[in-house]
Amino acid sequence: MKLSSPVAVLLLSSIHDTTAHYVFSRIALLNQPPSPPYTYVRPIYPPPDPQLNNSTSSPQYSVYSPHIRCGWFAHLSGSYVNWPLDINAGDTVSVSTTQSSSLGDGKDEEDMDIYHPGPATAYLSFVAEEPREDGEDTTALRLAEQKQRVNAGDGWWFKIGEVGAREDGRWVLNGREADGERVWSLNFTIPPSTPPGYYLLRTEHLYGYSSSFNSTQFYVSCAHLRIKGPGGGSPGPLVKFPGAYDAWDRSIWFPFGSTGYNGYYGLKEHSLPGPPVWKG
Ligand SMILES: [Cu+2]
Repeated sequence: MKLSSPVAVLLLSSIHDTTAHYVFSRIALLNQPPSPPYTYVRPIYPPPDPQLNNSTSSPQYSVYSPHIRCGWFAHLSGSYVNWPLDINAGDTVSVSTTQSSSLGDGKDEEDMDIYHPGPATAYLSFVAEEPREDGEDTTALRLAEQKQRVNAGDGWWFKIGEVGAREDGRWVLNGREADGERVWSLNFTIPPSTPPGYYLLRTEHLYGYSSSFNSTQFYVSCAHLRIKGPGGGSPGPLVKFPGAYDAWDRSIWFPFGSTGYNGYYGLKEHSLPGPPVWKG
């Protein structure tokens, strides 16, 4: 592998030790310009943590915390999202990352590539039905939107996508490669028979910061979607967060650690955490 020189390895590990993290704060329909940060994505309010350099975009480490759902306090921040992103089942969303020097309020965000190596997944959680079109009566619509804002992400989730290994020694998200390749966004397709309605979309990216137990970083965010379509599917298997993973789950534990991705053979056999993808 190209990145096996000591210089490149040093580079990869040093990226990590500053406030350098990121949040999946932007979302758009595929091939549309990304939304301003935290338009459809719930804002985050990370607690001060000297160990994490008080970075506002600090990742999650505990799979048992409610923050594992949507990021720091974002299970409670849905009221800051004014309206959902409209999308038809069968269409594809693109999520992308930004970095901020203050709270995740969208005010001083800069675009940041997804520079940590590791797998990614996406999940949906049903929140409310799409109201029938009732002429001028928007009460049902407001009620559905309100349910989405107060939803704490404590419902059932099903997986709609996985981004794993590109080849046996290389993730699709493989960090910053020696050849300068960077990945700026991830695409996930809404399964075509997804029942229409209001949903949370949870994007999750894992980075095995070190090979020690419980050191994997989870970059998670939740966006508000309104999915239209014929429906007809029965999504599953269903899981909860926390609950879907446990700390001993081999799929969230990367024995090769932060510097061992490149040239590590066996990525193809590394199963991603959670249930199988529901294809709808
Ligand atoms: Cu980081």
